[in-house]
Amino acid sequence: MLSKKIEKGLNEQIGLEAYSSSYYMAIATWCAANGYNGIAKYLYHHSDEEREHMLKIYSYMNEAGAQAITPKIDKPPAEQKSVRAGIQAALKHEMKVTASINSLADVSMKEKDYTTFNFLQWFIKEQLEEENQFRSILSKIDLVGTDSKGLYMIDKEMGKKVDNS
Ligand code: OFO
Repeated sequence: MLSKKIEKGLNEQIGLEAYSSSYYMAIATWCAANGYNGIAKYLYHHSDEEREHMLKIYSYMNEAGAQAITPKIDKPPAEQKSVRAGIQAALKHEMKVTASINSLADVSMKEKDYTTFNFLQWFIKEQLEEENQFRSILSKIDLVGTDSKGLYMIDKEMGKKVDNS
């Protein structure tokens, strides 16, 4: 049985994962509209993964006899200043998600809810991977700067990542 505090925290996390999914869709469509089809493909795929994260929490809550609350999703920004700005925004958002997962893990530990603490371990590991992925795209973009050929290669590589996943 989940405590009210844990239930609230998990529902908030559902909201954050739902927003992540929507946010990456918004950055993806901007990328596609601006010629970065590979990065768009990568972000659309990532958006699907975020929905899966959200559903993971639904399943866990249901299994624990609780009801997940389907969140209202805020409208993400439609515009990006550049492809770099879009990826930077995604990284910043992931850091916020990591902080939220960590604080939920902290609460579950304090509440002696070891089942939820254990459930959150998957997310803790996933956050490390996701932050790392966005950081690595950002470093590649920084390496080529505004060189269009370099950006083209990065874009192509990002699209291939989805095909190979
Ligand atoms: Fe759900 O991992 Fe990103 O936000």
